[in-house]
Amino acid sequence: MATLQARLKELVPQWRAERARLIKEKGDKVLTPATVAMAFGGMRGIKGMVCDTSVVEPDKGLFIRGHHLLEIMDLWPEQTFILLLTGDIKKLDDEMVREYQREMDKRSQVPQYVYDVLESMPNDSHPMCMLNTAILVMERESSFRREYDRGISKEDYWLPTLDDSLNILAKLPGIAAAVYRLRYNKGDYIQWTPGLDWGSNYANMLGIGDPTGDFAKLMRLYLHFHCDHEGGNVSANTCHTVGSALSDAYYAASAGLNGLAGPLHGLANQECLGWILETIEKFGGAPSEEQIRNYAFETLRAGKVVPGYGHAVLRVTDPRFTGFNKFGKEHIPNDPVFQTVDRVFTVVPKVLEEYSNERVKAGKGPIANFWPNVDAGSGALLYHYGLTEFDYYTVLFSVSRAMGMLSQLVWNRAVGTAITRPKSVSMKWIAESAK
Ligand code: AMX
Repeated sequence: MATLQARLKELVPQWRAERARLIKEKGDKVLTPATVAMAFGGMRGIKGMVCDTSVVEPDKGLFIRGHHLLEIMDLWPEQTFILLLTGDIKKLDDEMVREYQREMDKRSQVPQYVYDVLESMPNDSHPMCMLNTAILVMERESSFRREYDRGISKEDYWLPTLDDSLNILAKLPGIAAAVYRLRYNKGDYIQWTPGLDWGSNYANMLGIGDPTGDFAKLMRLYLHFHCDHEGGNVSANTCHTVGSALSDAYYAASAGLNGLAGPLHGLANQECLGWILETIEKFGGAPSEEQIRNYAFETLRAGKVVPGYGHAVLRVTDPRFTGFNKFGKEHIPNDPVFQTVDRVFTVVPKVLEEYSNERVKAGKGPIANFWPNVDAGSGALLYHYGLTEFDYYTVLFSVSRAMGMLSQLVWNRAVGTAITRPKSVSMKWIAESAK
C-alpha cells in the first residue's frame, strides 16, 4: 500500500488547500435555489454536497475523475479504484496496480465468523441482506475505530479509513461469492486465488464455469461500470451521511449498500431481468415489438414502473447501457434474452413518451427520462453465462459500488467534510413562511 498511500500523501494537502481556497473565495456564492417542490421531491436538483470521484452529466452520463466512461471502458477494477481515489490512470503493469493486487491477496481471507453468521441466517434471507450483514459484522476489525479510540489526530483520519476500505474491498468478492454459493446451494465455498485479478477472482469464486474466459471479462467490465455515480445517489449519499458522523467504513459501507437494495435504485437490475423473462414467458419466446409495447403499457397501467428505464439525473441513454450492449453484440448476439433487451430498447422509450404525455394530460408530472439506465441490459449478459439467480444481481452491483462509496469516504475524511445536517422544515412552516 506504500505507493498508493504515498501518492495520496502528495494529493491530500492539495485537496485541502483547494477546499480552503474555494470556501474563502466563493463561500457565499449560491449553487442552487431550493424550492418547495425540490424539498418534497427527494431534494432532486439541489446542489448541496461535493464529490470529486465522479460526475454525472445529464446529457452525457458518467465521468470518472474527468474521463468519460466509454473512453475508459477497458480499465480493470483495480485501475478503476486507483483512478477514483487519485485521479491517475495507471497501466496494468504499473507498480501501484501490482501493489494493490498484492494487497488484495494479503487481505482477502474472509474470517470464519463471517461464514458462521451467514450460515446462521434463514435460508430465505435476501442476498443483499446477507452481504450487508456480513460487512457490518466485520466492524470489529475497523482500524479507524481502533485508531480513533487511541486518539488519532483529525488530520490522519483518512489513513485508517483507507486501510478499512482496502480490507472491505479485498474481502467483498469472497463474501459475495459465499452468499451466492450458500444461498443457492452451490456446494463448498471456493477460495481466493492469489495472483489472480479482483474481477477474475470473484468470477472464479462464484463457481460459474468459464471455459472461454468471457465471464471473467464480463465481470471486470461489470465491476468497472458500476463503480460510482457521483455523490447524491441513495447509496453514496447514505454511506457519506453515516460516515460523516465518523462511523467507520464498515458501518458506512453497509448502510450505503442497504440503500442500494431498494428497487428504485440497485435492486432494479433484478427487477429488469425479471420483467424481460416475464415477457418471454408470456409470449412463449422472444416477443415482437408489438408484444413488448402492449406488455409495457400493461405494466404502466397496473401502476408499476418499467424497470431499467428513467433516471433521476440522466436525460440520455446511460453510457453504461451502451457499453453492456456493445459487449452483448460482440459476444452473445444470438442470445434470445439479449435480443429481447435490445428490442425493448427500441420500443420502451416511445411507450414511456406516450405514457408521459397521457400523464401530463391527466394533470400529473411528466416522466423526465425515457431512456435505459445501467440496469436495463446487464442482467441478460449475466444470465447468458449461467448466473441465472437474478435476485443476486444487486450483490454484484454492490461489490463494484463499494469502490465508489469507499473512495468518496476516504476523500471526505481527507478534506475534513463536516457532519451532514441539512435543515428540514415542517408543512406548517412551508404554508406560513415559504416565500
Ligand atoms: N416507468 C414508469 N414510470 C416512471 C419511470 C419508468 N421507468 N420512470 C419515471 N417514472 C415516473 C415516476 O415514477 C414518477 O411518477 P409519480 O410522479 O407518479 O411518482 C414520474 O415518472 C416522474 O419521475 P421522474 O422525475 O422521471 O424520475 P425520478 O427522478 O423521480 O425517479 C427513477 C428516477 C430511476 C427512480 C425512475 O425513473 C424509476 O422508477 N425507474 C424505474 C426503476 C429503475 O430503473 N431504477 C434504477 C435507476 C438506476 C439505479 O439507481 N440503479
